[in-house]
Amino acid sequence: MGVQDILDSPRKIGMATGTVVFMFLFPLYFAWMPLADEGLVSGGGGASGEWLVSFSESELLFEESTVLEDGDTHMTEFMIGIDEVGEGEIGFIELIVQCNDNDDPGPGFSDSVDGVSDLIDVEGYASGHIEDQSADGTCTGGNGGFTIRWDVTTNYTGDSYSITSSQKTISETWDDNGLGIGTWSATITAEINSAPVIGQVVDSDEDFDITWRMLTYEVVIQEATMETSE
Ligand SMILES: [Ca+2]
Ligand SMILES: [Ca+2]
Repeated sequence: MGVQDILDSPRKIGMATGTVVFMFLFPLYFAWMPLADEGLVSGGGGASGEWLVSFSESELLFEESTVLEDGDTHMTEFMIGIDEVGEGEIGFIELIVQCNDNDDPGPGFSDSVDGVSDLIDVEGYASGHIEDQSADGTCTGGNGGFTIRWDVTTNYTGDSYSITSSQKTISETWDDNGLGIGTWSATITAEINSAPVIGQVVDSDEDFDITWRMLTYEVVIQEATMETSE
Protein backbone atom coordinates (compact mmCIF):
# COMPACT_ATOMS: atom_id res chain seq x y z
CA MET A 1 0.00 0.00 0.00
CA GLY A 2 1.50 3.25 -1.14
CA VAL A 3 0.90 6.85 -0.14
CA GLN A 4 -1.46 7.21 -3.09
CA ASP A 5 -3.58 4.34 -1.75
CA ILE A 6 -3.75 5.96 1.68
CA LEU A 7 -4.63 9.38 0.31
CA ASP A 8 -7.05 8.29 -2.41
CA SER A 9 -10.16 9.63 -0.80
CA PRO A 10 -11.06 12.82 1.05
CA ARG A 11 -11.96 10.79 4.12
CA LYS A 12 -8.59 9.08 4.25
CA ILE A 13 -6.84 12.39 3.72
CA GLY A 14 -8.76 13.78 6.66
CA MET A 15 -7.72 10.87 8.85
CA ALA A 16 -4.11 11.19 7.79
CA THR A 17 -4.13 14.91 8.54
CA GLY A 18 -5.59 14.27 11.96
CA THR A 19 -2.89 11.71 12.66
CA VAL A 20 -0.15 14.11 11.60
CA VAL A 21 -1.58 16.86 13.82
CA PHE A 22 -1.76 14.46 16.73
CA MET A 23 1.81 13.26 16.14
CA PHE A 24 2.94 16.86 16.15
CA LEU A 25 1.03 17.91 19.28
CA PHE A 26 1.77 14.81 21.31
CA PRO A 27 5.51 15.47 21.82
CA LEU A 28 4.78 19.15 22.38
CA TYR A 29 2.36 18.23 25.14
CA PHE A 30 4.91 16.08 26.92
CA ALA A 31 7.63 18.65 26.44
CA TRP A 32 5.38 21.19 28.08
CA MET A 33 4.14 19.08 31.02
CA PRO A 34 7.36 18.98 33.07
CA LEU A 35 7.75 22.71 32.57
CA ALA A 36 4.24 23.23 33.82
CA ASP A 37 4.91 21.05 36.82
CA GLU A 38 7.99 23.01 37.77
CA GLY A 39 6.05 26.20 37.37
CA LEU A 40 8.21 27.46 34.53
CA VAL A 41 5.15 28.11 32.47
CA SER A 42 1.87 29.33 33.81
CA GLY A 43 -1.32 27.36 33.76
CA GLY A 44 -0.02 24.03 35.02
CA GLY A 45 -1.85 22.46 37.96
CA GLY A 46 1.40 21.89 39.79
CA ALA A 47 2.75 25.36 39.40
CA SER A 48 5.67 26.21 41.61
CA GLY A 49 4.88 28.68 44.31
CA GLU A 50 5.16 29.16 48.00
CA TRP A 51 3.27 26.43 49.78
CA LEU A 52 2.44 25.76 53.40
CA VAL A 53 2.93 22.05 54.04
CA SER A 54 1.27 20.48 57.06
CA PHE A 55 0.26 17.01 58.14
CA SER A 56 -3.10 15.61 59.16
CA GLU A 57 -2.12 12.85 61.56
CA SER A 58 -3.86 9.86 63.06
CA GLU A 59 -2.56 7.03 65.17
CA LEU A 60 -3.28 3.39 65.72
CA LEU A 61 -2.43 1.81 69.07
CA PHE A 62 -2.12 -1.79 70.13
CA GLU A 63 -1.68 -2.33 73.85
CA GLU A 64 -1.11 -5.39 75.98
CA SER A 65 0.29 -6.18 79.39
CA THR A 66 2.26 -9.10 80.69
CA VAL A 67 3.77 -10.20 83.98
CA LEU A 68 7.24 -11.68 83.70
CA GLU A 69 9.56 -13.36 86.15
CA ASP A 70 13.33 -13.20 85.97
CA GLY A 71 14.53 -14.36 82.56
CA ASP A 72 11.03 -14.74 81.15
CA THR A 73 10.43 -13.60 77.61
CA HIS A 74 7.30 -12.36 75.88
CA MET A 75 6.78 -11.99 72.16
CA THR A 76 4.53 -9.19 70.97
CA GLU A 77 3.19 -8.54 67.48
CA PHE A 78 1.66 -5.57 65.69
CA MET A 79 -0.10 -6.40 62.43
CA ILE A 80 -0.17 -3.65 59.85
CA GLY A 81 -2.19 -4.25 56.72
CA ILE A 82 -3.30 -1.96 53.93
CA ASP A 83 -6.58 -1.34 55.78
CA GLU A 84 -4.73 -0.11 58.87
CA VAL A 85 -2.77 2.41 56.83
CA GLY A 86 -5.84 3.53 54.87
CA GLU A 87 -5.46 6.65 52.73
CA GLY A 88 -2.48 7.87 54.71
CA GLU A 89 1.24 7.25 54.74
CA ILE A 90 3.08 5.71 57.67
CA GLY A 91 5.20 8.33 59.41
CA PHE A 92 6.71 6.09 62.05
CA ILE A 93 6.07 3.11 64.26
CA GLU A 94 7.02 2.96 67.92
CA LEU A 95 7.36 0.15 70.42
CA ILE A 96 6.94 1.47 73.95
CA VAL A 97 7.58 -0.84 76.91
CA GLN A 98 6.79 0.60 80.34
CA CYS A 99 7.44 -0.77 83.79
CA ASN A 100 7.62 0.59 87.33
CA ASP A 101 9.39 -1.58 89.86
CA ASN A 102 8.22 -0.56 93.34
CA ASP A 103 8.41 -3.99 94.96
CA ASP A 104 11.67 -3.53 96.82
CA PRO A 105 11.98 -1.58 100.06
CA GLY A 106 14.14 1.44 99.34
CA PRO A 107 16.34 2.13 96.35
CA GLY A 108 18.33 -0.35 94.33
CA PHE A 109 17.48 -3.83 93.11
CA SER A 110 15.55 -2.38 90.21
CA ASP A 111 14.11 -4.68 87.60
CA SER A 112 14.93 -4.04 83.98
CA VAL A 113 13.79 -5.09 80.55
CA ASP A 114 15.34 -5.43 77.17
CA GLY A 115 13.75 -5.86 73.79
CA VAL A 116 14.78 -6.88 70.31
CA SER A 117 12.69 -6.64 67.18
CA ASP A 118 12.13 -9.17 64.44
CA LEU A 119 10.95 -7.37 61.34
CA ILE A 120 11.66 -10.02 58.74
CA ASP A 121 7.97 -9.99 57.74
CA VAL A 122 7.81 -6.21 57.31
CA GLU A 123 7.85 -4.58 53.87
CA GLY A 124 11.14 -2.70 53.62
CA TYR A 125 13.18 -5.05 55.79
CA ALA A 126 14.60 -7.07 52.92
CA SER A 127 15.63 -3.90 51.10
CA GLY A 128 17.31 -2.50 54.21
CA HIS A 129 15.01 0.50 54.58
CA ILE A 130 13.66 -0.79 57.90
CA GLU A 131 16.12 -2.44 60.26
CA ASP A 132 15.85 -4.41 63.46
CA GLN A 133 16.61 -2.53 66.66
CA SER A 134 17.13 -3.39 70.28
CA ALA A 135 16.88 -1.38 73.48
CA ASP A 136 16.78 -1.77 77.23
CA GLY A 137 15.79 0.19 80.29
CA THR A 138 15.43 -0.03 84.03
CA CYS A 139 12.01 0.04 85.65
CA THR A 140 12.64 3.12 87.75
CA GLY A 141 11.92 6.81 87.82
CA GLY A 142 8.22 6.62 87.02
CA ASN A 143 8.85 6.28 83.31
CA GLY A 144 10.90 3.09 83.26
CA GLY A 145 11.33 0.90 80.24
CA PHE A 146 12.29 1.88 76.74
CA THR A 147 10.95 3.21 73.44
CA ILE A 148 12.10 2.18 69.99
CA ARG A 149 11.08 4.21 66.97
CA TRP A 150 11.30 3.31 63.31
CA ASP A 151 10.96 6.09 60.75
CA VAL A 152 8.99 4.59 57.88
CA THR A 153 8.89 7.88 56.00
CA THR A 154 12.42 9.26 56.01
CA ASN A 155 12.89 12.27 58.29
CA TYR A 156 9.22 12.48 59.25
CA THR A 157 8.58 14.95 62.08
CA GLY A 158 5.03 16.15 61.43
CA ASP A 159 6.15 19.76 61.70
CA SER A 160 4.55 22.11 59.19
CA TYR A 161 6.76 24.30 57.03
CA SER A 162 6.62 26.55 54.02
CA ILE A 163 8.59 25.96 50.86
CA THR A 164 8.87 27.23 47.32
CA SER A 165 8.40 24.14 45.22
CA SER A 166 5.86 22.28 43.14
CA GLN A 167 3.03 20.30 44.67
CA LYS A 168 4.26 17.23 42.85
CA THR A 169 7.70 17.46 44.45
CA ILE A 170 6.16 17.96 47.89
CA SER A 171 3.88 14.94 47.46
CA GLU A 172 6.80 12.80 46.37
CA THR A 173 8.80 13.84 49.44
CA TRP A 174 6.10 12.66 51.83
CA ASP A 175 5.53 9.08 50.78
CA ASP A 176 6.10 5.85 52.69
CA ASN A 177 6.59 4.07 49.36
CA GLY A 178 4.46 1.20 50.61
CA LEU A 179 6.94 0.31 53.35
CA GLY A 180 5.94 -0.82 56.82
CA ILE A 181 3.19 -3.24 55.85
CA GLY A 182 3.49 -6.58 57.60
CA THR A 183 3.94 -8.08 61.04
CA TRP A 184 6.02 -6.04 63.46
CA SER A 185 7.37 -8.41 66.07
CA ALA A 186 9.54 -8.01 69.14
CA THR A 187 10.56 -10.10 72.11
CA ILE A 188 11.12 -8.59 75.54
CA THR A 189 13.08 -10.24 78.34
CA ALA A 190 12.71 -9.34 82.01
CA GLU A 191 15.46 -9.11 84.59
CA ILE A 192 14.09 -9.18 88.12
CA ASN A 193 16.29 -8.10 91.02
CA SER A 194 15.13 -8.63 94.56
CA ALA A 195 16.35 -7.05 97.74
CA PRO A 196 17.99 -9.76 99.87
CA VAL A 197 15.62 -10.13 102.78
CA ILE A 198 16.17 -13.31 104.77
CA GLY A 199 13.25 -15.65 104.81
CA GLN A 200 11.21 -14.14 101.99
CA VAL A 201 11.28 -13.25 98.32
CA VAL A 202 10.61 -9.52 98.20
CA ASP A 203 10.32 -9.21 94.44
CA SER A 204 9.70 -12.07 92.03
CA ASP A 205 8.19 -10.43 88.95
CA GLU A 206 7.19 -7.24 87.17
CA ASP A 207 4.29 -5.88 85.13
CA PHE A 208 5.16 -4.69 81.64
CA ASP A 209 2.85 -2.52 79.57
CA ILE A 210 3.53 -2.87 75.86
CA THR A 211 2.29 -0.30 73.35
CA TRP A 212 2.74 -0.40 69.61
CA ARG A 213 1.96 2.95 68.02
CA MET A 214 1.64 3.67 64.32
CA LEU A 215 1.37 7.28 63.24
CA THR A 216 -0.06 7.87 59.80
CA TYR A 217 -0.45 11.17 58.02
CA GLU A 218 -1.89 12.84 54.98
CA VAL A 219 -0.04 15.77 53.50
CA VAL A 220 -1.96 19.04 53.37
CA ILE A 221 -0.59 21.51 50.83
CA GLN A 222 -2.00 25.02 50.98
CA GLU A 223 -1.05 28.22 49.25
CA ALA A 224 1.06 30.23 51.63
CA THR A 225 -0.69 33.48 52.38
CA MET A 226 1.44 36.54 51.79
CA GLU A 227 2.07 38.53 54.91
CA THR A 228 1.13 42.14 54.29
CA SER A 229 2.72 44.83 56.37
CA GLU A 230 0.68 47.97 56.90
CA1 LIG B 1 13.12 -5.38 91.89
CA1 LIG C 1 9.33 -6.12 90.48
